[in-house]
Amino acid sequence: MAGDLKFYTNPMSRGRIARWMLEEVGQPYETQFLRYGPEMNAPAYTAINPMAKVPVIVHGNTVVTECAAICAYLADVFPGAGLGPTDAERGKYYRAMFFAAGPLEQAVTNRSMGWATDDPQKSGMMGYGSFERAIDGLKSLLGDGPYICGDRFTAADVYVGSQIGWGLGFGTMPETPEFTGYRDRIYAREAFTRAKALDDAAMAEYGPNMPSGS
Ligand SMILES: N[C@@H](CCC(=O)N[C@@H](CS)C(=O)NCC(=O)O)C(=O)O
Repeated sequence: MAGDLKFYTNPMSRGRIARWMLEEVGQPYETQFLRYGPEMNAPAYTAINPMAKVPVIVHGNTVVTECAAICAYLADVFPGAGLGPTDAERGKYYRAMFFAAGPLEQAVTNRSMGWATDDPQKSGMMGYGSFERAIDGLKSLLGDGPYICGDRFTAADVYVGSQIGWGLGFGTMPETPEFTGYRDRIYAREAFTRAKALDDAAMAEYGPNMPSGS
């Protein structure tokens, strides 16, 4: 039942990652779009996500925030979709998910905000070291492909692939053949096309008015 799975999002947000994962899983879900600003900060919504951010999924009584967690959660609770890792894939899968959600996202965000350091002591304290090291780390995680875990597409490809797709789209990651080839391969999936069409259709009404003062 769609009532068991509710999705809070804005069409111009990381919610597109969660939407793609929902479409991959193929279970019915209900979407509630939220505009940036007052709608996202309304008490009814901050009671669900005190961070006042999207995306969120609510599955029964379980609230899941954080795109990487949403992808991993949906893969776990809907094993029939075959998007979680086998035992042999688990190490690579978690490594890629956590690397992309933490060090990689920080590296890309800090750089696009114009923040960097040449001080080796400071870069040694940062989880990503330097932007260049994070990008090299990402390339090595992709390995020979075609997917993060090897021959099989998993939820890690939804999350890591989205980071790469957004990075290439915004020009915050280098256009290397490894990245563009991988992005093109995973963006060709039917679930991605369906998810994109749904969010593109909602753009005129709900996006992209970004938050003011947050
Ligand atoms: N770490 C969160 C980030 C969520 C996030 O920053 N969402 C943005 C849109 S992409 C948001 O809701 N911004 C509204 C605000 O901060 O006011 C995740 O991965 O889901």
